Parts: sequence; structure tokens; C-alpha cells
Amino acid sequence: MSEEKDLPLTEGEHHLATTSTGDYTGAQIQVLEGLEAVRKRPGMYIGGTSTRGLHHLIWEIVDNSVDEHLAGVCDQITITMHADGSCSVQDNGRGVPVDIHPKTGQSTVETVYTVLHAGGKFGGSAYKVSGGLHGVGASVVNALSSRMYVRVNTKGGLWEMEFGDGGKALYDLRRIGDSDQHGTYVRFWPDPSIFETVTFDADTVVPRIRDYAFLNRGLFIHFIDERSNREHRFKYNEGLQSFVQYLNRSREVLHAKPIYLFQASETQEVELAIQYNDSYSENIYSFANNIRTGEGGTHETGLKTALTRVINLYARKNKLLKDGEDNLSGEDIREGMIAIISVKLQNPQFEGQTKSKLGNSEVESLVASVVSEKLSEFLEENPAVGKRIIEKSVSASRAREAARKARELVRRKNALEISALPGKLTDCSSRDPAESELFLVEGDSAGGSAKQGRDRRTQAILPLRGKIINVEKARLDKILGHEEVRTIITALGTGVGDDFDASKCKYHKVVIMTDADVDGSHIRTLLLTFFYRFMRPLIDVGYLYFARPPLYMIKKGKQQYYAYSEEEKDAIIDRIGGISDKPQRYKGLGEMNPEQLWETTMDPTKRTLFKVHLEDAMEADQIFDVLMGDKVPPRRLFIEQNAHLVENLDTIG
Ligand code: 1YM
Repeated sequence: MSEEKDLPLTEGEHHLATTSTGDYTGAQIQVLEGLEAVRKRPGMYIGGTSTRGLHHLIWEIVDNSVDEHLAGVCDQITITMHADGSCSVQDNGRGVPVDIHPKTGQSTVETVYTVLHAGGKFGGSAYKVSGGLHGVGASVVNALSSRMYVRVNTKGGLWEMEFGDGGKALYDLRRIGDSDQHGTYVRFWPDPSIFETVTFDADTVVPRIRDYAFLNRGLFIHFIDERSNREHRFKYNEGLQSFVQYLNRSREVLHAKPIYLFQASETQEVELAIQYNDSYSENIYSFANNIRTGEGGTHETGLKTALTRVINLYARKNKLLKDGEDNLSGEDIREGMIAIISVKLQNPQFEGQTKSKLGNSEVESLVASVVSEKLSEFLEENPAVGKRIIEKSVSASRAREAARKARELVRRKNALEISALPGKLTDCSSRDPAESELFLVEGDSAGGSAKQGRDRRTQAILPLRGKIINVEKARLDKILGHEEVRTIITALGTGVGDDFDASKCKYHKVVIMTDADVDGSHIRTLLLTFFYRFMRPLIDVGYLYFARPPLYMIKKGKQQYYAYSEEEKDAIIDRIGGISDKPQRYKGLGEMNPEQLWETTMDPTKRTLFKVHLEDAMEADQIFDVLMGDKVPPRRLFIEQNAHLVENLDTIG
């Protein structure tokens, strides 16, 4: 890929590393300015300084190791969270080059970790494919770390180099021994003056590591959390086949063996796995060069077009669709389908609002032709599977017609009720969606407190009684028969499913406010699943939030303190020098009076809201299947693994 042009040094300049007097050279000054820019505006490089941004650091480093795997020269990665708060990543790739870089006059190692570059690797490369956005992040991680240590095994030697204080080299790269190994080890200590928190969270990291292992078959990834002695090893020789089976693990599948297609050439790869289950939802997970493309793109389009064509052709040919009958629609064919498509290309183009949509036009026809050819083959060889898929599609098509009528009915009813607001909604007075907020509140008593405590102008309250319907188990027509769900749809004013229109949303913040207990998290999961399945654009545009109610109120004398986590509670008690009584633990939102609820959870100047991201919703969808699916073993396993998170296990049934 790209060469020295990417370096922010002008053509033909030659810099010496240091002058004999130890003054800074021009090159060093540029380097320091570059890293300083990262420290000034971390958000531009890693998206933010919250816990999300913090974890981003890990992926920036891991991506370089994964790139080595893509180049075919690395099959092991170890990621360790150390007891001192640092994180290290080790691979058995070629090792970052240790020679002097012609442009900077410094070692390539130093250059990689201190020079910001725009994209692509330096120094030419033997890459078949690469993340495209990747390989640029090592210096960013260094800039945002208070310390970084790099060790490289290459060319018969063992080398090390260290940086401190936001990326400043502490010494030149030095050879410290001989070695017959090859690989790179990087350990970094995130800078606490940059990040809101510097505590890595294993639960955030592990699912993503698992995804990496699924997407890169044969790659062994070892995760170690030294703080809790937790350890995971991932390696999937079957790649996406294993991935789709994993995603379906708590569902009844229509065919045991996934449909699996793979085609690779020198410069590109298409890998696809499909497995149908007995649910009514459609899930396509797409990736380009290991990056999740949540907004879809040309690979998804190619897949959908070819799938619809092949299935219809097959159905006609085998008389599963009669002559007078209409073709099956794409949606009907995709009901109950989980598909994972992963493409690897030389120059992926990422587009869209969140740069998560694949734009390369040539990929559409590539994927379509792979699917057409290989799927037809598969169906010829597995007629029983073909028959099942088509039967399911036919029944989906009938149900869709019924749902259309039901929706129509809901719409007409609304019109008749003079845009009647649902009875339980206490609306805000503002009609400006940009400043209006809707709180979905668990339970009537909390709803009551919220109504009294709220800002009447901008905050609307909708209390939800009991649990909302299990949307996984029902098609849209059934779901619309459920009052709690209809109320939400009417309140938002957006329509639902195919009719959903985010631009009609009356509130630009829809805040899910549930208790901090097992029931609360269950209701939250149900709601998230509903939004994920039937109002996904609401998540895409960033209108969906969680409130964060406190877990404890701590009283000392006349002073009151609120704690939002166990650690915070302990810290407060420490700070105020102990307490006389046991701190009060809130059992639920309903225990808070209106003032307390306002000041801890609703007041825009004090509260914390979490924006729901697509991954959260996807995860909820998964957790939900595990909790509610037909299969017992995964549910038991989940409960056992998460027992430490919940207080009262009985409630999950
Ligand atoms: C724990 C993190 O960074 N591994 C790593 C990085 C590189 C190479 C190998 C590598 C790349 C190339 C040639 C190439 C990088 N090299 C560069 C640069 N692990 C980790 N492993 N030889 C080795 O791209 O051609 C940047 S990253 F620019 F120096 F080539």
C-alpha cells in the first residue's frame, strides 16, 4: 500500500535523530506537535475519552496483529490485562521492522509509534488486504498513554524501546539480546489525565475478541485478565460456520449444518455462512476486512439480491411455487435467517453516517455471483433444506399480509382518535422534538415520582406496567395487538417496522428508565430487543438512551450522597470517614421521591445518560435469546456465568 508519502514530512528532507548537542531537530518537533494534537483532541482519533474510547486503544494495537494474520504471517495473539492497569498485546508476526527509516532517520519502530500517519503502512508491504483504517493507530495509542513499552523479536535479535508521558521516546531502540523468534509485544498504560476512566473491562473486550477469532479462522487468540485470573482461548478452524452456529446456539435451527460459501483470490475473499432458525427475525451481520459494517453496503446488497433470485428460481423449478403465484419477496425469504458475510479486500471504502457502510461497487457483483453459483449448488445437493426454507418463506409471506392489515388498523384507529395520545402518557408542553424527552419508566409508582419531579416543558413520562411482550416469539401482527407496545408506538409518532420513520419522532431523546435490579434489566432487555427489531433506525440516529439511577443513598448528618456503583459507594464512605447507619440501598426507582429522582436521574445538568449503540442492542438481542429461548442449557450457563451480576437469581426463571 502506500509508501513514505503518507508521512507528514516533505519529500527530500533528511533529518538526523538528534544533534550532537542534544537539541531537538525539526523532525522531532513535528513528531511532538503531532502527538500533542492527538492529546488535545482525542475524540477525533478514538471517538471520545469515555470507557469506549479507552477500549479503542486495545483494538488499535490488536488490529496491527490481525493485519499480520491477514498477511499470512501470524497465527497467535495474546491480550493481557495486567494488575497494574496496563494492557499488553503480543503476536508472532514478523515483528515491527527495526531498521532505520529513510525518511525520519530513526528506527522504524520509533517512527511507527511516534509519527501520525494518514493511512496505509510505511515502507511498502506484502499485504494482501488490510483494514485500511488500521495500522494508523499505534502512535495514537502512544500519545494517549502515560507509558508504553515495545519489544520486538526479529532478524535474530531482541529489541526494546520505551515511551513516556504521551509518547516521548525515553531512549533509542536498543538491541538487548539474540532471538530465534519473531513477533511484537506492546504494553501500554492509558493516561489517566486523558480518560474518564482507565479501568479496562473484560466483559467489553471478550465478545469482540471472540468475533475476531470467528472472522479469522485458524487464528488463536488468548485472553488473560491477571486482575481476576480469568482466561479465554479462542480458535475456530471453521470460521463463520462456527460463528453462525454460535449465534443460533439458543434457537431451534431448521438445518443443522450451515450453508457455507467461500471464495478467495489473490486480492480478495468472500466468506458467507447462513443458518435458518424458527424465529421471525432477520439478522445479517456483515464485515469488511474484519470491521463490522453496521450500515450494510454493497456486500449485503449483493447477498440479498442473489439470495432472492436463487431461492425463487429454485422454488419455481421444483414446483414449490405454483405458476400463478407471485414471487417470494426478499424479506419473506430472509425471515428466520442469520447470515454472516465477511469480505476482505485491498481497498475497502467505508461510507455512511458512521463510516460503517461498504461502498466498493465491484463487491456487489462479486458477492452476487459467488452466492448465485454456490447457493444453487448447495440447494441441488440439499433439497430437504431448500424445501424447508421455501415453506418458511411462504408462511412468512402470508403473515406479512396479515400484519399489513393489522398495521393499517392501528393507523386508522390513531387517526380516528384525533391523534389521541395514549392515556397513560403525560406529555411535555414543548412541541420541539429536538428538546423533548420521553422517559419510559418501569412501574406506576416510579412513573408517579417521575411525573412530579420532571421538567414539564421538555420531559414526557410514559409508565410501563409489567413486562412487555416477548417480541422474539411473535411476528409484528401479534406484537401490535399488545397494548404496552402500541402505546409506545403511538407516543413516538413514528410508525413501526417497514413504516417506521425516525424523522417523525416527537422526542429526540427516548430514555429507558428501569430499576437497577434483575427485573429492571430484564425489562430493559425486552425494550431494547423491541427497538432493535422494529425501530432500528431510532438507534442508528442516536435517539435511544438508558437512564442511570443511583444504587445507594448515603446519609451522614444532614448531608446526602448518591452512589451509582458499589465502588463509588465504598469511595464515598471512605471519603466522609465512615457512616453510622448502613447506607440505604434503593430497591427500585419507586423508593425515590420526586426530588430525589429529579436530582439523580432526570436533571439534564446532573444526570448521566447512556446512548444506546447498535452493539448494545445486538447484545441484548442475544442475551434475550439466551434467557427466553427454548433451550435450557445456554440459559443455565448464562445465569451461572453472570451470577455475580445479579442479586436475586430466582427472578430469572
Ligand atoms: C502487538 C502489536 O504491531 N505487530 C506488527 C506490526 C507491524 C508489522 C508486524 C510489520 C508490518 C510490515 C512489515 C508491513 C507493523 N509494521 C509497520 C511498518 N503488534 C504489531 N507486526 N513488517 C512488519 O506493513 O510491511 C507498521 S505496523 F510500518 F513499520 F511497516
